Amino acid sequence: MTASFFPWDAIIGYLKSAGVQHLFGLPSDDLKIVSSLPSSGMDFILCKDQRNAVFMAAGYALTTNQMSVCVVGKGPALSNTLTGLLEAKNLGAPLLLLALGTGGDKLGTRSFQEADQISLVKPLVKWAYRVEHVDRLVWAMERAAFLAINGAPGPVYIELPENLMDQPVPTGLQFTPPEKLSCSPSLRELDAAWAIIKTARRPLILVGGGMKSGTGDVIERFAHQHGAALFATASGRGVVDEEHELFCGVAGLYTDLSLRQIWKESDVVITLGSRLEETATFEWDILLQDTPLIQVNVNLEDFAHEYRGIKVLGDGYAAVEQWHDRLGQKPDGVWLETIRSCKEKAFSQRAIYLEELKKAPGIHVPELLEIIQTEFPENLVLLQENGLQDMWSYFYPYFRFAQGSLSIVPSDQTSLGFGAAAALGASVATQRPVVALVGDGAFNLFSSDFMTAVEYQIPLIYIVLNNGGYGWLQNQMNYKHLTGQSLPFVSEAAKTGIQIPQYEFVESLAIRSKGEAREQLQLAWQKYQENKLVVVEVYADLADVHEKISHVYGDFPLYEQQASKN
Ligand SMILES: Cc1ncc(C[n+]2csc(CCOP(=O)(O)OP(=O)(O)O)c2C)c(N)n1
Repeated sequence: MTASFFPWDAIIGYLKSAGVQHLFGLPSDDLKIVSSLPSSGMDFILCKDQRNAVFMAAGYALTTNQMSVCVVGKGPALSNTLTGLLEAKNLGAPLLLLALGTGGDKLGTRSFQEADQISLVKPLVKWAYRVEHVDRLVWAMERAAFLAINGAPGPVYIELPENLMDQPVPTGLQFTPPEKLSCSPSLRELDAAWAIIKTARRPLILVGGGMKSGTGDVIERFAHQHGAALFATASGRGVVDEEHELFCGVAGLYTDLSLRQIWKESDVVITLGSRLEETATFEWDILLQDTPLIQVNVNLEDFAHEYRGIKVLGDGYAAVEQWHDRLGQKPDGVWLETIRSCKEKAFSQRAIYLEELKKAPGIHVPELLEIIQTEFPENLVLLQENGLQDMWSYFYPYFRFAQGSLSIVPSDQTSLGFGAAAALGASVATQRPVVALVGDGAFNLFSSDFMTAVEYQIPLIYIVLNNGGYGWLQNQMNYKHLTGQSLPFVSEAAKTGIQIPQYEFVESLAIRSKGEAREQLQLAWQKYQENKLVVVEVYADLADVHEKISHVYGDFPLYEQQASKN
């Protein structure tokens, strides 16, 4: 056995065979990866902050639907990735985190930056493994990549002990790229669900983030055939065309008030690839009291147990294809009319609201969203955060993802700064236009890696809603009449402007009034096409919030019934 290469050579060789082109991260102090990189032809996006690096890798994975890779050092470098892993796990982003670890020869000796890294990451990944012997290295890579992309995709972790990294590895290794396995539901479960679907008069289909691996045409055809209302969870948006006549918006917290009735009247809800987290199921206890739920998921752990109905284990697309070929009842005309009239009401309420805004001074997020939809191309990748004001984009019909567009949002963890950083990863991954709609709080949190975009000349458009700080918290405080207390979540000083580094590659624009909004966004698009990193600062009014967010209680708004009594 000749030994002419080392663990990083083998790791990079494996990643190349798996089709990986970009690495994100901040290598460990030993810099042993450096000599293996040049011959690989891979690009390393060197980040300033490891949390951002994982967010970027997650954005990359969600854009490409392929495993992305992040490389970091040990101790605090690893602990800095934990929020990123939490997001990636909850988002179902296939991501491999490679971290250095204290060598086996020093474990337990209070060695420099020694930490129990496996215990730190274990709850946040699908698989965590420390490679104790070079013979297990390629095996570990193969298993990690396989687990990252199969079942419900998610992050995996490989720890590389320091003393392993200069041990010779045999050459001529065979690499097996990960295969994607299919997971068809059993006929028994499909039949049990079909018994309910075929007699349903008012079906509703909820498309979750787990369906992002495919395109929604088959779901749209199925909905059309059975006359089903179509909703998406926040992370499942963009799978089905939001201009489709049966599409009715985002579930739970983000359901437009005019469209709640559809949930109330549905007689079966079919959820595809959704974990049914609290935001998506907001108000379901009153809206879906006796409605049976058919849940389809590839992962046992993702089934929710608080609902009556049928569980189908397997791929949502396979289930829909199976059901699509069966004959059920014809679409119910009354139900189709309910869907149509609720939608009409939602659209006309929006039109009335936009008319009212025209009379108000300043610029409002719904006006901005309208311009984004008309001025930016349909194949847009829109990254969002989950602050008080950027949240407007979650509310259909204020924003609609047309076919061919891609929506990326943080998971139900709503980690601040995710969208801003993930946008960078998305832009590395695709030639499509990438726009990030973020609050100033989120943008500031990400700002340590703004220079990463400058250094690598990564073009994208940031639309930063500046309300002078943490508007969500300030809104809670105002609602609870705690304004006399001394916790200023927003300040006039912060509102004077965000700090944008001045470089040739960076174009800095501002919108203070509705009069200049369209022109500035057109300019942003033009500068983006000239391959620039564009930051559009929008001076936002703290009172510009969706009506559902105006009655808050703790983390969540009040239920509609309670809010209307206030
Ligand atoms: C890591 C993290 N910390 C705290 C929060 C709670 N949180 C939700 S929104 C928000 C404020 C966001 O501020 P900004 O991005 O400026 O948007 P705004 O609410 O002002 O519209 C905070 C602190 C969070 N979601 N994530």
